[in-house]
Order: sequence, then C-alpha cells, then structure tokens
Amino acid sequence: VEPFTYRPAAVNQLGYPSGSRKNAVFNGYEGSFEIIDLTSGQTVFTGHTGVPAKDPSTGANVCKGDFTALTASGSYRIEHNGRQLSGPFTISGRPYDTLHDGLLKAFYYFRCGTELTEEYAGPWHHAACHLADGIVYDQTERRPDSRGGWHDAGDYGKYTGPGAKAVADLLLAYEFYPDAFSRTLPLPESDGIMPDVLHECRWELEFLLKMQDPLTGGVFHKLTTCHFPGIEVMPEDDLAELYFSPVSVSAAGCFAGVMAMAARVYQPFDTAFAEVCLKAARRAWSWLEQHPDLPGFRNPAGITTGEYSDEETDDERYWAAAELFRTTGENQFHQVFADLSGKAFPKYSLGWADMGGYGTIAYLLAEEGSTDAELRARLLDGLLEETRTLSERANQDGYFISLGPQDYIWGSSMVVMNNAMLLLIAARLGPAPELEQTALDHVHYLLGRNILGISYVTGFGDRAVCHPHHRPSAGDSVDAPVPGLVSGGPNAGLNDDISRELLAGKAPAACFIDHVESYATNEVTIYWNSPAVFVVSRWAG
Ligand code: G3I
Ligand code: 9MR
Ligand code: ZN
Ligand code: CA
Repeated sequence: VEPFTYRPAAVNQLGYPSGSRKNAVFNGYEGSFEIIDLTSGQTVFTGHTGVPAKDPSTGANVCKGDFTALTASGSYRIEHNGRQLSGPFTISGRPYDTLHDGLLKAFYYFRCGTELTEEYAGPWHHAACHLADGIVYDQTERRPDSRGGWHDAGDYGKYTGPGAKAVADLLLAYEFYPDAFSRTLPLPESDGIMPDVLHECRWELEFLLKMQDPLTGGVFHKLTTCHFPGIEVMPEDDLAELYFSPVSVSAAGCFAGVMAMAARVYQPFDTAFAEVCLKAARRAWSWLEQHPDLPGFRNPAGITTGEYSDEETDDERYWAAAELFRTTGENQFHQVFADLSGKAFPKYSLGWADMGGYGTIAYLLAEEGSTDAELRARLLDGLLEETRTLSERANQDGYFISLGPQDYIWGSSMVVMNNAMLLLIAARLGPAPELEQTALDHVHYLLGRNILGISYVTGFGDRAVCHPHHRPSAGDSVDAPVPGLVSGGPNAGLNDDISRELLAGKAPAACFIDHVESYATNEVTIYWNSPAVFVVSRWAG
C-alpha cells in the first residue's frame, strides 16, 4: 500500500462549519501560513502556528494553527510562500450533509438476505445472500428462518449485542436530531412518511426479532457460519451452513433494551410493530429474571467466528430496565434499575461490551416527574464529570481529541465517536453547550486531522481509507471500496500479522495500516458507523 505523500498540515478533509472553531494541526512545520481561496487563487487569511510540543499519543512534535476568523464559504488550502502545506478543504454552513447520508447509507450496504440493486447500490450491487435457514446449535433439528439484518462488519456474521448497539445509536440520533433525517437517501422502503433512518433500523430489528428463541424468550448470541470465509468471498457466495449460537445474558439484555426503545420510537408510525417490539422486550426481560447468574458467552465447540464475550452483564440488565421503564413507566423496572445503579460497572460507556451508558441516558431522558430526583441528579453529575474529563484531555491533546495513548485499541474510531457522542449528550442534558466544540474536534480527527492525515471514512476526503478489511469491497470488481464505512483506526495492540510486521514500534495513534489484511486496524463494523451517524447528525440538516 502506497502511503500518502507527507503533508505538514492536517485538516478535516471535508471542511469546517462557518461559525465553528477551526484549526489545522502541523507536524514538522512551524511559522506563518496563508490560506488560499482555491477559486480565486487569492490569499484570504494569514496566520501563525503555535509552538510545537511533544504529543504522547503520536510521538510527534505538533503545533496548532487557528483560522477561526475565516468564516466565508469556499474551498481552501493552507500554503506558505507557494508551498502546499495541506490538502483542500471547505468552509460552509453545513459541510457534512453528504457525509451524514453516506454514513447512514452504509447500513443499506451492510444488509443481508436481500439483493442490493444497482438502483440503490450503484456499482456495489450484489445478489441476495445468506438465504438458508439457520441451524440451532445443539438442537440441530430446529431450523428457524434467519434471513435479514445487517452483516456485522467485514465478515458476514450477525451478532445480537453489536446489532443492538448500532440500532440504539441510530435511534438516539433520530431522537436527538430529527432534522438531520429530513432528507431521503433514498432506500427501497422510502415513503416520505417514516424517515429513512427508521426504515433502515427496522431492517435490523425484524432480524433481531428472529434471534429470540420462541420456546424460552432467551436470545441467541449470534448467527454465523462456523468459520470466517476467505476475504474475497462475496456474500452471495458464502454458502456454508449458518448456526444460531446458544443464548446469552448479554444478548437478552441488549435485545430487551433495543426492543423497548423501538417500541417507543416506532409508536407514532406503526402501532402494531411497536407492540410486537414491546412484547418481545418483556419476554426477554422475564427470561433475564429467570436467569440471574449465567456465565458470559463463549464460542461453542466448532464455532470460531467473533465471540463478543462479555463477563459483566449487569450493565445490559441496567440498560434493559431503563428502556422498559422509560417506555412503560412501570415501577418494577424502576426498582431493578435503581438497585443495579448501585453496582460498580461503568455507567457512561457505549461499547458493545459495556452498555451502561445507554441505561444512564435512557433514565435521564425518561419523563422527569417519574424518576427519582436524587438518582437522576447523581447520574447527571456523573455524566458531566465524565465529559469534563474528556474535554480536559482533548484540550491537552495534540490533535484535540479525548483519547490518551492507552485508548488506541481495536476499534479506536469507536472510542473517538463514542466519546464525542457522550459529549453531545452531556451538552444537551447538562446543559453544557461548550462541550459541543470538543465533539466537533473529534469529527475533524475522523475526517483527516490526525497524525497520518488520513480520513477514516471510505469515500469521504481526498485521502480516505481505500482498502478496508471488508469482504464485499475486497471481492467485487469495483476499485473503490463501498463508501461511507468507518474504519477501525489505530490499534496499538497489533492484533494481526500485518500490523505486527509493519507497525511495531510506532506510537499508538500511528498504529494503522490501510491494508485489506489488517483486520485489527482497518476492518469496518456497523457499531463503528453508528456513533459516527449520531455525532454528525448534530451538524447535518
Ligand atoms: O479494553 C482493553 C483495554 O483495557 C486494553 O488496554 C487493551 C489492550 O490491547 O485491550 C482492550 O481490549 C480490546 C477490546 O477489543 C476493546 O474493545 C482487546 O484487546 C481486543 O482484542 C478486542 O477486540 C475485539 C475483536 O473483535 C477481537 O475480539 C474488538 O473490540 C471487536 O470490535 C472485534 O469484533 C470483530 C468480531 O469479533 C467479528 N466481526 C468483526 C469485528 C470487528 O473487527
Ligand atoms: O475476517 C475476520 C474479521 O472479520 C475478524 O474481525 C478477525 C478477528 O476475529 O478475523 C478475521 O478473519 C481472519 C482470521 O481471524 C485469521 N485468518 C485470516 C482471516 C482473515 O481473512
Ligand atoms: Zn448476508
Ligand atoms: Ca456488559
């Protein structure tokens, strides 16, 4: 893979909203700089960088160049005496509308069990995939329908917990920023009545309903082949048998949480569907109550696909209780929620394993009069404290983000977007509007203002990820990858062969390679896209 030629000034490759704070980050350059209007060729701004300082996450000496004062819409580049220091970028009232569409449209490209037609998928169209019925592991005479939903990632597995996180982020984005979803993508289901984001989430929710065991109310952990297929296998050619892995507490908790949420969000559009979701959530809840302490899920013998193991499951119960309470107002759920809130699991985390943040957010959004004032205040204070810490860290970071060197783990782009999401939620609920700028700085990182000067979203930015570990992108005959996919990003864990070979010794934030074999730095997933949709929704309209 050809690395991009060196550019001293890293910018958000899409650009900056007119009224926002604007900075470039310089690595290997200090001094004065000019901003050139690419249409007129004129210098429209002159500035000076700060003093370089060592940045622990990147190991580089970096400095910032502020051009907040430049607010006129246009296309620009940073130069000095005719030397190009940055790539092109824009300033405009709403620079992220197409990005927002692309990040949401990615979920359509992840769809399983249906043909992606040229009309909606363009050159990335492909035949319907994974149409066979799944086999229930250990009960092989049972073969329920397992079609639909989204592929998890670069692989074709469908995992309950990760699917629930992705839907939760999208539904929260819609609840927080409905105006961001007023445009149509469009999708095959677009009807001008229900927003496309809800059509897309319904595609996954209908699948998740199939993951509930009708005999018990428990929820299967995942639906996958026994092993991952080769990296160039297109979805429709992946014909190995599909298995429902055994049920798990984490799956049931996430299922109950997301179904209770869906019951509320779909109520105005489709009462019957809302009722189905609520009934399914209640049933999973009863199953959870009957199974107070099962061990975390482990891959059963013969299955080697993603494990998504999670030993701490009080957080999934906490989320389920919160959503069921917010949706129904019933005291039984409040009681469990309040009891669980005294336990030690993280209350502000939005990962696929740590779902506590969703519980906290649901409770803070519940009708205020129905909640316990003291508990509510404690959770809100905690949220503000957590996000103040994030914002202090971002203030000290060379690239304005809240990650420390230890945070560049597998899927660090999710950490970046989850933190930004939490900042935006705190900004609204605090209220603490000053946190929004810090969230926006995280968008700038994702779109190119980082040590590698790379945009981690396929198809967006002039130097974007091109070779994601994504089977349809690797296996089709189109050069460009499927657009709108968020790459996992730097991972200092070096958890794949090519990372170990090519990235050893690099600083954490530089442990990334745009190579198709690097699943530990350059895979894509639905739950890395979903928090990005939430965050960008704040600036889309
Ligand atoms: O949280 C710890 C951190 O405390 C520690 O400092 C750090 C050191 O490496 O590790 C952190 O844990 C990492 C964890 O991700 C964080 O979420 C683990 O090392 C790392 O192995 C783990 O990676 C997960 C990976 O599967 C392997 O299990 C990713 O989160 C998860 O997104 C990924 O999911 C895969 C599915 O299995 C299959 N489908 C594709 C998908 C994306 O790659
Ligand atoms: O493609 C797989 C990817 O989706 C997973 O995240 C990753 C870790 O579980 O594993 C990938 O599959 C690789 C396997 O683990 C090892 N052999 C090479 C596979 C990539 O084609
Ligand atoms: Zn499929
Ligand atoms: Ca958990």
